[in-house]
Amino acid sequence: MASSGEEHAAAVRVIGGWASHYAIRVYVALRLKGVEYESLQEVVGNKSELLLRSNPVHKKIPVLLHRGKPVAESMIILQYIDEVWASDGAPAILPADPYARAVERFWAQYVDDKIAPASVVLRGVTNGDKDEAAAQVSTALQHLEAAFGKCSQGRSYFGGDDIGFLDIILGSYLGWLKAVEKIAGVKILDGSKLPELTAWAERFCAHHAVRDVMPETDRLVQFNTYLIGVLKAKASGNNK
Ligand SMILES: N[C@@H](CCC(=O)N[C@@H](CS)C(=O)NCC(=O)O)C(=O)O
Repeated sequence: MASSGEEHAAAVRVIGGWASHYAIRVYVALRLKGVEYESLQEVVGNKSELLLRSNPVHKKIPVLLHRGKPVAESMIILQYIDEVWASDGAPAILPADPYARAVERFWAQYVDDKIAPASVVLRGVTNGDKDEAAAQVSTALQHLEAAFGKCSQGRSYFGGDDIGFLDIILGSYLGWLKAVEKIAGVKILDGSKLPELTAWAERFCAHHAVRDVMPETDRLVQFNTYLIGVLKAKASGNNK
């Protein structure tokens, strides 16, 4: 819980980081809803007191601070944003139909279970078999290519005519997927194998809520080298 001395802070703040795909989800959701926010950028390897106080359990970004009250975990934050900014013509993030909501949540969890761990192996951030990781990402994206057809029903996004929950969850990885292609020398978004997803990825990155917060590939590649260096230096155990 944010405390005294912060009463003049913006009503909506995000403790995040420009390179964090989890934080990008929150930026995109707020921009989609037209909510102004203050962006607080964490420094890798040096967690702020505000982060440690706001997310004492996981100590991870992103954290949304809404009038000082913290909400952690990107998927929970997206659902919170959708519920709080539900009116005034703001686009809905989750579909109204309970079955469609369940389907998007299923695929969103699948994305985080399969793509996130494999991509950190491909980036060299965690140890693991790179061929296996590349195969895991490829299988996951093939399933998502098929899911796109079912969810979008011929429209532009998983969410229909505008981006929704699953678009944000998967789309937040696109910067890193492009960076992984360079870092690991593998082709991930292959237009000949994943025509629907490749076209969707271009639309998603060009969307007004996305284009200013989707990091450039080369910047992410540089950041990855820096991150690996910080993690190695911290491996001796003084990380908070
Ligand atoms: N499940 C969390 C994952 C958040 C997460 O892993 N954040 C990373 C940055 S991308 C972090 O804060 N890492 C710092 C650490 O692990 O100490 C979410 O969806 O928000």
